[in-house]
Amino acid sequence: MEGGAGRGLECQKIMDGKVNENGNVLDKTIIPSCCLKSRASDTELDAKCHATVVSGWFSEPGSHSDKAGKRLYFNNPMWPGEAHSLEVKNILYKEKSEYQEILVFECSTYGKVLVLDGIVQLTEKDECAYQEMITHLPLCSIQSPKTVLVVGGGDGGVLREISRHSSVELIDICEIDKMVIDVSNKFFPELSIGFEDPRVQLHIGDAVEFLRHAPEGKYDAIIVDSSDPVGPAQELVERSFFEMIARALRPGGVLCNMAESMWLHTHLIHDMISICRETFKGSVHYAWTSVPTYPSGVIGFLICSTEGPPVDFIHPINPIENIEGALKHQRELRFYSSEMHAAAFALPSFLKREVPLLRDSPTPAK
Ligand code: SPD
Repeated sequence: MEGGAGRGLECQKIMDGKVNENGNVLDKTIIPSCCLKSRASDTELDAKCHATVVSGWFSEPGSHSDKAGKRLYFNNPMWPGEAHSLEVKNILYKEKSEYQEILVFECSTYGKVLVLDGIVQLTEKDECAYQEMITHLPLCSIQSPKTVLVVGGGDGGVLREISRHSSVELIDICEIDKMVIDVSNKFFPELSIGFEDPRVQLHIGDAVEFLRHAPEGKYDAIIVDSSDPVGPAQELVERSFFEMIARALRPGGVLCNMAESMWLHTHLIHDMISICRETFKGSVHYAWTSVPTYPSGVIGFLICSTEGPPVDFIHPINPIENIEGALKHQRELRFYSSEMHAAAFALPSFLKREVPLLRDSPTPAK
């Protein structure tokens, strides 16, 4: 966590072409290391992170040993200079799919853990915070959502949450890696139960292709539950992808997109908000939640609406507490409530300073 906000501030100054502490003008084209992944193209950045367990501990990003047996961390450009470790009780599964390396292990503090290419995707203990927020922030912000698309989300957790919404008639999901679905089915039944909902239509394939062929205005809501933008998910932070999403949404439809950490990725957040302000003509906000097993312990959501009936994201028009059976459908809600919904839009002042586009974000109290 050390130096997170400071590094972000440095990113902003570099982006703005400001001066460094010696008074030298910085080249505007320099991309800060914490944000390189959004433009990853050279060989070093294309290097994949692989999961390793050393002396009974899993570390993210992965680690390796040098010839002398000294443990070294990969300096992953997403999270330079830091690593998070979990004590491993049991390795349950490790295989390579066509797209990525999949690891499932049981740890001593968060239950079972799903890891893709060395990066924690979820743990049994804290997955509720992510899946409930990424789903109900958009779906509770519109009246009677009927058609929903999930991009990614092969573990099924987001589907489980969408199922609470009785107004929904169709849930399309486009997941590129079938092995993630199968592994979740075997090791994470509390998430993969989401696939049992008869409203779910599964599409295995590339989301960009899927969206290219999606009828214009088909969806009330789209939820992008991707992995980080390295490897198979890299295209999912690009302008063309957001344009396709905006096209597939009906007027006044909503997008909720995983948007990394405000402590580590202000440059990427700035880029995403800037693209979405141009692409989505309704409103564009940033919300966040606490997920202790993700880098820096938080994760953000980019939440946007297309031009049309205005959407007030901060004061949900469709409160979960008013939807019959929603609080207990399949299992009790563990994290989300209307109170948590409003609180998720309160942004710390350093973030508003570093991402000036967020300065005019309304605060929940006003
Ligand atoms: N840094 C990890 C971000 C993972 C986001 N996707 C999680 C998938 C859970 N359904």
